[in-house]
Amino acid sequence: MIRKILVANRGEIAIRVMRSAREMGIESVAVYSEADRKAPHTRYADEAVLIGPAASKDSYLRGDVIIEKALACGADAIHPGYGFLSENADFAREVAKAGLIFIGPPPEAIRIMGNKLAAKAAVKDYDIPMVPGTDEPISDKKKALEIASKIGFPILIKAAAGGGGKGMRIVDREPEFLSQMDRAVGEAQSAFGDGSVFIEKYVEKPRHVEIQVLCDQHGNCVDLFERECSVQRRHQKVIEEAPSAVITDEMRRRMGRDAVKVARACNYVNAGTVEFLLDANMNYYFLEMNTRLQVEHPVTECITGLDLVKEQIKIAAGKKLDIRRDKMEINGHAIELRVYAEDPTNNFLPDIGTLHTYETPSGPGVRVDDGYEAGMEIPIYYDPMIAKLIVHGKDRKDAIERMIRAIDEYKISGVATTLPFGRFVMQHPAFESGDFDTHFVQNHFRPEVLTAEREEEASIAALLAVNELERKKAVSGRGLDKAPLRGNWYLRRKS
Ligand code: MV4
Repeated sequence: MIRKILVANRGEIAIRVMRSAREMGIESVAVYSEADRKAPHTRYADEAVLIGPAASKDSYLRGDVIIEKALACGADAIHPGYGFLSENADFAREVAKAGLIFIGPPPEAIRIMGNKLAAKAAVKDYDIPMVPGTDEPISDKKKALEIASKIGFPILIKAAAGGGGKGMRIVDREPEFLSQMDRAVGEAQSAFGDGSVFIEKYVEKPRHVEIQVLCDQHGNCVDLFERECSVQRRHQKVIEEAPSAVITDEMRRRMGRDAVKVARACNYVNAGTVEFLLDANMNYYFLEMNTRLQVEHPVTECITGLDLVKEQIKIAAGKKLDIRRDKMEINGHAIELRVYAEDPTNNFLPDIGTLHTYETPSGPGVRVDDGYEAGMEIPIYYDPMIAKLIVHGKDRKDAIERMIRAIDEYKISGVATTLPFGRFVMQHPAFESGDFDTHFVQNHFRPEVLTAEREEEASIAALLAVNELERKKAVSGRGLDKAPLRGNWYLRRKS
């Protein structure tokens, strides 16, 4: 039985977890840093404990302090959310040692999947499609060059301890290989304290497709369809959707089965995500497994009707999965936009400041998972994500239209956000048609399109003001309330 959960996180995901706990009649305990004394997650919880100064390393990353607080308040379990300690195998192990339940995978599964080479080794005998390459670290440069030539350029050098795009180098031609190899090893050593690298064939215009899985403690494991996250910027996802615009049902089944095999290969338990690269010929390759609840999990919730956090809690409590893949159906289409306090017209630089206006959209098919409110400052210490705007529609077109409507209802002032960028993507023919890959932003986005739009809006606003003035002049004496209203139809843009 789980009666009380300490949520070792902040912001939207902390609240997201507490909401499910509350629906299940489970008490929640928030932890907060000095910067988050008044944060919504601190207030939402049934209890809240201060864990340290603002900097993450002194608060949200202090596993020892968090475990001590969990024991002191009588919690039975810890939910790590995403980021921070969520994929720290040592933390998961310490939680269990303290007699608490870690609402996440076993430490050993986290450890294996945290190392890309260990992950490859684990799935080797399971007949899962992999990008051609080495499955062992290479330090002998001459041998590495031989292998690279055999695979054929372009190739990619990856750090074993990397992931999420960190520690990768593309090598287009053989003459560049040795110098790039030196750099890759040096970078891996300084970034991860582990200089081991491996080589893969570079898949040139890949799409990013990932499969959600749930595994219980009794050996049951299901896949919950895919999410596509190809619209990214420097390995930071901006838009995610489910299902993918291009995957057939037959492929979905195969990928799902392979994802379950990956999970079984590391004795996975709880919610996890298996990432695949999809090439231009619709071949897919296993990339890595994320051993946490992901930021974009809500799109899967929309199309499955499940509450993934509740499933996580039930699994951690030892319950058997009661979900059958063959009884599942995809319901409509969901899209998520990550609303970051970043300026898309200025190279997506974090824009810190105060949320002067903060009004969220609502209505049919709209969900906002956020951790901020009007008047709050965006702290400089943490991720600049303000909210996730999630829409659910009957099909992809419906979801896109709904997203545009929701973006237009969202009112934020005080900081620049990625909302206008989201609108740009939703209206782009390549996104609409589904003909895009991980280079979408690079290929199609120029900041000028947003600044031009802003200037157009400013000039329209000026025109409207003149109109209004003339109208007032024309009707003076007749009573303003009876004056004909000029529609502002030309301010609305068709999708
Ligand atoms: C690749 C690749 C092409 N070929 N591996 C980036 C993050 C990490 N998860 C692996 N990544 C990639 N691995 C091979 N052999 C291209 C990427 C990649 C990418 C992958 C998913 C989503 C966005 C991406 C953006 C750039 C590169």
